[in-house]
Amino acid sequence: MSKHRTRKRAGAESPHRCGFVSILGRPNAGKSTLVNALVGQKIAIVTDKPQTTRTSIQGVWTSDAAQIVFLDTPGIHAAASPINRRMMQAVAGALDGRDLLLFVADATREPRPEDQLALEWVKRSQTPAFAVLNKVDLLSDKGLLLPLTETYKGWHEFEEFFPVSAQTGEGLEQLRAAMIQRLPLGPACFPADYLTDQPERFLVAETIREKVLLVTRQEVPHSVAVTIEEWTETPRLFKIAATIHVERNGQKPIVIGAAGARLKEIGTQARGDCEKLLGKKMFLQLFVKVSEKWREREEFLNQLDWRTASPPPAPPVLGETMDSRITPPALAETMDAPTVPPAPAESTGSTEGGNEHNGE
Ligand SMILES: Nc1nc2c(ncn2[C@@H]2O[C@H](COP(=O)(O)OP(=O)(O)OP(=O)(O)O)[C@@H](O)[C@H]2O)c(=O)[nH]1
Ligand SMILES: [Mg+2]
Repeated sequence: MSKHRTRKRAGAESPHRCGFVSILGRPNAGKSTLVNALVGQKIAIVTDKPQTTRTSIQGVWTSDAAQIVFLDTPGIHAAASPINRRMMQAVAGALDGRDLLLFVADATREPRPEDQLALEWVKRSQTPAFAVLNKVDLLSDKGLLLPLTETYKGWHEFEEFFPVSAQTGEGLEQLRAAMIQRLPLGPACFPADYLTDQPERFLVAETIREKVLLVTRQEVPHSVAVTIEEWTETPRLFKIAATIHVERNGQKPIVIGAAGARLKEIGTQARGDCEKLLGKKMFLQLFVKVSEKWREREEFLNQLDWRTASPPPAPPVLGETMDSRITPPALAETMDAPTVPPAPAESTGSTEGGNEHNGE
């Protein structure tokens, strides 16, 4: 995967730097927002719910002078269940062989034991770390940064402190410049257009999960998982079917909404983002299913991460004729037109736009 390149410019020999930077901190501090802002593209989903990120996600930023390989990680928290243990294993894996760590804290909150717990991981790794005090756009009084900085200075010997807003971009260029100075000299590790290690399937599943969390705004976030059931690419569109897993029967109506309205909204929003991501139109079918205790089932959890998932099933042997069967003209041309759900499914819809929603 890694392809080494030596960058030489006519006339001047600019010292190229390349290195690995992991981003960690307590849940909801803004780590994924920060990695998206630093990479310049959305590679990690963002919600206002803690524990949104469930695995480590690589994002690469490249310029003529440097390449920074970022790793976003799940928010650090006490891990009791199998899924939480995996999340913390992802954090542990992100500390190996790093040149620099970004410890992200929410500048609008008093430092708490949760931040201290997260800091323990930084200490143990013995890797140089910057403290990134995020969300300063929300501070009416920047003087509040001083006591915050003093507290963190007392807790750990950080190399430098950076007040930033991952949301507005404030302070990010200073942070980037300081990071580059800390990276080792050397050629880029990845081609200039390389962005992330996540396969498109995973990005689509994550986008759907983000929309479920944003649209439902209720007590379902930790209970939701998304799996891709069908993935077909034709010259004109992607046909994708996905299942939204919840843990209890009572959570299905929260996701589906009255007459399928909420699921339709989830599908419409997800399709909008995914079409930009994939650069093609998309026919998206969504199903909602109760998968009891999925967070405790190792083989289910394996399927959620591309690094542990078994390979997707081989495409059906229908060959070329498949395309015309799955994209009837009416479907391909009518954006957001409600389609008749196949009987006797409990709930609704699809988009290519249409979302097809089915409760099983
Ligand atoms: N106002 C403001 N909000 C921010 C900023 N950065 C992140 N947020 C918000 O904070 C919430 C959490 O952001 P995430 O990026 O998902 O946080 P995270 O640290 O990745 O969270 P986990 O994945 O759960 O650990 C979201 O609602 C973001 O929009 C910022 O600089 N300013
Ligand atoms: Mg995150």
